[in-house]
Amino acid sequence: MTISTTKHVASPLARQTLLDGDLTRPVAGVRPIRILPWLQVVKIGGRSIMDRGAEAILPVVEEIRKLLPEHRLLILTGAGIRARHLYGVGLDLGLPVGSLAPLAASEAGQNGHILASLLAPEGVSYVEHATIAHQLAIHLSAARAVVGSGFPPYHHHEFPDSRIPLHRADAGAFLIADALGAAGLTIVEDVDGVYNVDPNGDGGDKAQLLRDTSAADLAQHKGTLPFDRTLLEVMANARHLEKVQVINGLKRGNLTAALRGEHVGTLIRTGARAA
Ligand code: GWN
Ligand code: ATP
Repeated sequence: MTISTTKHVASPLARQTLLDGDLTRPVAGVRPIRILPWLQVVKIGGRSIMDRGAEAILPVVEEIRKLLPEHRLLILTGAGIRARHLYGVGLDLGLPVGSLAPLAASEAGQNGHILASLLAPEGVSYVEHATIAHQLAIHLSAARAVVGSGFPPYHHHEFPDSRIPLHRADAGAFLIADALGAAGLTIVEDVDGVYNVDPNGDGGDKAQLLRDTSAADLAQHKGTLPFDRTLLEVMANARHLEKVQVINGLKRGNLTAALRGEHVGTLIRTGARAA
């Protein structure tokens, strides 16, 4: 008589609690593979670039167009001012964070559609979240770049401990770049990088640019930052990306230089170590 073994699947994790780090580490502690090691991810600010309209967007489009022969890009957009209006209205009505997150995310998507339309003559399209998750390789074999929404698709799963969605386009861009094992992430803003205080706020004339810093150091920083604070948390737990560069996209040539590995903004080191 043959005894079926299908109910006795051999697995190193079968008999253990997944909460015991000592037991899971030998199995789960290895570095994941890099799925798209040649990919460069670029996050374009919603408020800082897209909301400024043609004056800011067209030079960025021109720069991206020239970069296409050199790089294969996943360009992700932020939500900008329309999402802030939406938070204002939604919070006034008492909407929970899980209702606000997808609404704000759709504004990031709209900015992505705008950017993709301008790059369409170069073969660039807007791709859906599901495509970013599952079919980037084939799309980036057909085109040098695609555009998507920077927001992660947390939707109603957004953490309830904040009334404003914590994981916005900066955190989302990092999460997907690190998950794919991308070559780099560049965050395009309207300031030269991260300063010790907001250069556009009170006392901003004395603000000092931090040229090279770390997610761990910035986590101690009490003031405002030019990106989602949760970016620092996800950077601390990075698997692949060792650094991110925050650059000023209003200055021509910065994006080109950053993608070529030049130091033109603020480098922020993550918690990941070289293999
Ligand atoms: O609509 O611009 O993706 O890529 O968070 O969900 O609110 O959706 O609820 O693939 O799944 O508005 O329709 O919209 O931006 O997010 O998308 O055009 O289910 O391609 O259908 O994870 O784009 O959209 O807003 O990104 O960030 O249809 Mo949009 Mo967004 Mo399109 Mo997407 Mo949400 Mo889908 Mo989704 Mo919804
Ligand atoms: P989104 O993509 O979410 O729409 P964004 O990334 O385009 O937004 P902001 O969130 O407005 O843009 O971030 C950029 C702004 O952050 C800068 O214009 C600057 O005034 C401000 N800022 C606040 N604190 C700092 C800081 N410590 N260093 C640099 N800029 C800062």
